[in-house]
Amino acid sequence: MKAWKAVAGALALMAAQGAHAATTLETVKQRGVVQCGTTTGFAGFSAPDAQGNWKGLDVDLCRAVAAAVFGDAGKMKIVPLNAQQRFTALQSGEIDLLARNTTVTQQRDTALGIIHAGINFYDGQGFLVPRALGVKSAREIDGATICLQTGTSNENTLADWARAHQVKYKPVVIESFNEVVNAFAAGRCDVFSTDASGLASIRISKLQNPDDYVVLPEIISKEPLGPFVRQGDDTWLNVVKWSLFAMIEAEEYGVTSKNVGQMLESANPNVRRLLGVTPGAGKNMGLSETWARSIIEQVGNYGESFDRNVGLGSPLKIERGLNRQWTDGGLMYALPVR
Ligand SMILES: N[C@@H](CCC(=O)N[C@@H](CS)C(=O)NCC(=O)O)C(=O)O
Repeated sequence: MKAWKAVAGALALMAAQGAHAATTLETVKQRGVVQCGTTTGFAGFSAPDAQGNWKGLDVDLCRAVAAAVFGDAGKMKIVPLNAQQRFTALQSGEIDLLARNTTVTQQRDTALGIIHAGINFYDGQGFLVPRALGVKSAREIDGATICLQTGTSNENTLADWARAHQVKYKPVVIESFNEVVNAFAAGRCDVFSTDASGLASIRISKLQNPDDYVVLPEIISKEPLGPFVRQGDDTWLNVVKWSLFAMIEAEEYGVTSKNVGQMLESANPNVRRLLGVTPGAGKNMGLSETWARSIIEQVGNYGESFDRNVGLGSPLKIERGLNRQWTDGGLMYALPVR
């Protein structure tokens, strides 16, 4: 009887182990790098610098996740993707994380087997036009030819807006980012429409004379941009979600890459938990207790990342606007690490 029980127990254990598909966290730890899907090169969010090092607000998120998992922000590999390729790359397992100025919508969050892990930039769709066109408002673009990139939410948003406002336009939709920008620069379309941050990026990094172009005042949609992971892997969802929250909360408490050493002495219980001085948060996620400390040391807090990549410390010079902390009238509100 005893022997039979032992055999049955062993069989049950084997079945359970066989049924256990590795979580993304386990796969990533074993592989030794986080595979992160980004754009093919979109200044401010994800683009290689002159030395070939990828930089940007989204790249910082890839680095933050690597810092949380390995204590080393460098242990990530960038996988460049255009708008059309991004969701398939995540679904197929080619990437562990999509950090690619991707708008969170109900459809994307529920119908594609993927799920968002937070918002790292609150945006809205707008219009860029050559100054010479003399257009001052989106109401004047009736009959225009409008450049858009294939596979973006911008295609549908524009169609909805145009229908609602009885504006007629001719879309020029191109799959490659560089080609669609070149088409606009060459005058093949009158208007470029995408996220306002994207327009700022294109104007500064892709057009020869940025001053020859203006962004129209109208914002026609909500474009909350954030990272995505696969559905059904809650451990990994937590790692990505809380890595972003840690950056946002660090800014709220004034913890920066510069002062994180001194902050270890802080008497604030929230700061002590965030930095792992009071342990617990790391173990709960299968990470070391210094997960958030590594992020802040090596990547910085959200405000530092915003400033150097897209904000006033960058060529894009985007105002914080909606992306200010909630304590400052903005929408950045990290759930508490406690
Ligand atoms: N937020 C929108 C637009 C994102 C998007 O793909 N924007 C284009 C700019 S028009 C881009 O980043 N292209 C870079 C690339 O394809 O490498 C979405 O999620 O669909």
